[in-house]
Amino acid sequence: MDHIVYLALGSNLGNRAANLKAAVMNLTPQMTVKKKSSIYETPPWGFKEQSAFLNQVVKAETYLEPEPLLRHLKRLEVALGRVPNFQNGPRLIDIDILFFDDAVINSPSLMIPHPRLHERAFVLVPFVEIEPEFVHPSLHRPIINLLEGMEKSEIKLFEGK
Ligand code: PH2
Ligand code: MG
Ligand code: MG
Repeated sequence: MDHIVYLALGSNLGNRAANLKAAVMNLTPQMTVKKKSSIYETPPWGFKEQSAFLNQVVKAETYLEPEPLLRHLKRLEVALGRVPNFQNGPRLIDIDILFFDDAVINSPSLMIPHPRLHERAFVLVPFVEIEPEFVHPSLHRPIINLLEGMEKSEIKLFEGK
């Protein structure tokens, strides 16, 4: 059976837009992209002494189960040139699973929904563009509602659809 997943893509090293596009292209054949947001330029969150990120959210269909999906995405990050770095540090490409159907998974290797997505305007702003009414399966709130009252003035449209 196919699953609906939402991914957050980020890059702040090299040709950032090209990195995001290469990631989206190479999700196939294991995944079929259904929707993608515009690309936004966003200030670094967490560790601030690094360059601005480009961020995007993608909705896709896949036959992969969560752990194989995670391995697929990690392998793709490395294939695109990602090298290990410290937590929240600069990266050429980051592909995070935000949601997997309405699953709630808390295993040592995988947390779904992504545990910090509701604090991050750089995820929520592109997300509302493609699916504002999607309900967070553990917070039970639509994405549009999670974004309310959040500081988003520094999230800039970089490349529209
Ligand atoms: N990713 C991080 C840490 N900080 N900041 C922005 N703006 N965008 C990101 O994708 C990002 C971040 C860790 O994955
Ligand atoms: Mg991340
Ligand atoms: Mg990641």
